[in-house]
Amino acid sequence: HSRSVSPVAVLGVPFALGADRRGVDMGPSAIRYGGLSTALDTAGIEYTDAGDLALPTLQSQSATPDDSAKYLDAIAEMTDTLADRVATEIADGSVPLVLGGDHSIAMGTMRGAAQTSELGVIWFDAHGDYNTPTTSPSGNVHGMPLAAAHGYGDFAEMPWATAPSVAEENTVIVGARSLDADERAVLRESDISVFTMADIDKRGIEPVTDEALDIATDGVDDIHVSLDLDWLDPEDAPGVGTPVPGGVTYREAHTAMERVADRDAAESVLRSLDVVEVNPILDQRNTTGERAAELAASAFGKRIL
Ligand code: EXY
Ligand code: MN
Ligand code: MN
Ligand code: MN
Repeated sequence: HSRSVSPVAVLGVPFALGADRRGVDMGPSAIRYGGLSTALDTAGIEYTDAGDLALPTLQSQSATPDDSAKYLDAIAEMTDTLADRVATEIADGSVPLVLGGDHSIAMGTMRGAAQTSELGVIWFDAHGDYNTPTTSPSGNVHGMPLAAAHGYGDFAEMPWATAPSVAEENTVIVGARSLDADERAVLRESDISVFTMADIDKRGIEPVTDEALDIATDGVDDIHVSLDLDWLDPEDAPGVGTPVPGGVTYREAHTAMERVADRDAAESVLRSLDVVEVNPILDQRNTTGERAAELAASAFGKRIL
């Protein structure tokens, strides 16, 4: 099995500046407290926990309300630090499991993971995360990381934010149900594949995930998987900052992660995973932290029997 040769390296990124909202910086603690080590141990997954990155906090920063991309300097610093760590772990033969933190951290994970060779991406999210400073309605950078990776729009001028070997053709968004008008127009024009909740409703989560894996891995060595907990229905994952009704169930999310693990067991495709947007302040008794821990272990091959 591929995991026996590629141990998992757990890396916490206690970062909230991309969401401009406190609490999501406690996500790494919530996911660990939610049983991550037990879930990985039970699954027989070899791992080390490298602890949390030291990063700027929301308390130490200031933003003006009309900023088009809030805290961008601090986000650039986080992205550099995280990209270096992720690249080092991959060079050492590990698969980084990056615990967020808001979704802006994926800019760092993808930049680090894409350094070795071309990388496909699967983005499990209620949102497209394809805004730019020009199109964003909020100025919150957690709504922009996928556009940043592609160097789209304003991000063409921000090489620190990009992952040059991630192609649109190998990028797949799964479960979208909340796109801003400009974001929607850009995605429709792009070569990115978008499976909406309607596709999942009609076809089922298993065929949709399998097709997403086919597209993301087509002609490239490996993929990055980004799991935003707001992909799940807020009934199942209430501890997120931007909940959108009508999401996948916990069971469907599980199935999707198991399809990722199955493909990885067969073809060794998983280069990195991030699990983001868990906000324990908004949660109900750490339900979302527990779900995140279980889903992460499932992506690495946790099995009941
Ligand atoms: N599209 C909205 C914005 O850009 O402000 C909301 C983005 C939320 C992003 C999150 C967590 O996936
Ligand atoms: Mn997101
Ligand atoms: Mn989201
Ligand atoms: Mn591989």
